[in-house]
Amino acid sequence: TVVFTDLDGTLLNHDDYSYKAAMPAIDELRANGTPLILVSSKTRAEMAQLCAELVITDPYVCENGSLIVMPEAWVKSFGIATDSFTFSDGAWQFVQGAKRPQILTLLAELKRHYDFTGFADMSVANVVDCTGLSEAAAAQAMQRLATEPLLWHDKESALIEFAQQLSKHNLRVVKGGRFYHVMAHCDKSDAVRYLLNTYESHYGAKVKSIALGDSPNDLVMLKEVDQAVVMPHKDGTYMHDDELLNEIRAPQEGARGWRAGVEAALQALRNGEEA
Ligand code: 2M8
Ligand code: MG
Ligand code: MG
Repeated sequence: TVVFTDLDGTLLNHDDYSYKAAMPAIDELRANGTPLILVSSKTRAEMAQLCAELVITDPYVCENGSLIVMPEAWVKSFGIATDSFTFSDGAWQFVQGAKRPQILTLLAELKRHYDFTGFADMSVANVVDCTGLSEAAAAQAMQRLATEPLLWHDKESALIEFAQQLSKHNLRVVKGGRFYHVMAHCDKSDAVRYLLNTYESHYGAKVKSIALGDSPNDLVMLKEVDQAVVMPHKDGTYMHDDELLNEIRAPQEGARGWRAGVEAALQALRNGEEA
């Protein structure tokens, strides 16, 4: 089994970004050798720190699927050819889709017609204000390679027009928890599929998969796996999609709900094997 998980509002509490209540389940996955793959809108800098804290040595997916990072030891043990990756800070990575400078050039132009604030327009203090992150974490969140989060101040209807302008340049806008993310047409599911294929060809067999998420940008990833777990938002509502089948709804938001969700998903897969 492989477990894929979103971070904000899923493994991490919405308000204080704590994962503490999830630790018993994380420890159990590690003890069983079950890979835990973080898949988030967050940056490599943010996620590398989290992986170090949680002692995760598996690959992770940053910036909404735009960037896959694979630790050197993992790449070696899987015998993966690295021709199309680049190496930095002890890991191989590859970017899918557009690079951030290209996104920022277009946004600078669209700024004349629409009212929004992107991370590039903000200081570290601004990012702290609108996220509640620490200063150090906000600085890490600002080290972006392939996506630009923004706060939308304009009318909702203008957002549709804005998206049409983006699509002329092969870009799009995805809703995260607090921000809209401008990025290319790649998503969390591309990265999940790539990694699942890599695990399956390594083990020479189908690998069972679980994914947990709370927001629309997680849907594609949830549809890619055997057992989806949908996390409630802070107000207790769950996102819904007709194409999502047999999903488990975690009982609470954030780390506590995550633990219960993972345990229920593992049990559901075991029940499926017995049936
Ligand atoms: C941003 O991502 C979240 C996740 O859905 C959001 O849109 O609310 C990203 O900028 C990420 O890098 C950052 O850590 C997070 C902080 O709330 O916000
Ligand atoms: Mg989330
Ligand atoms: Mg996210």
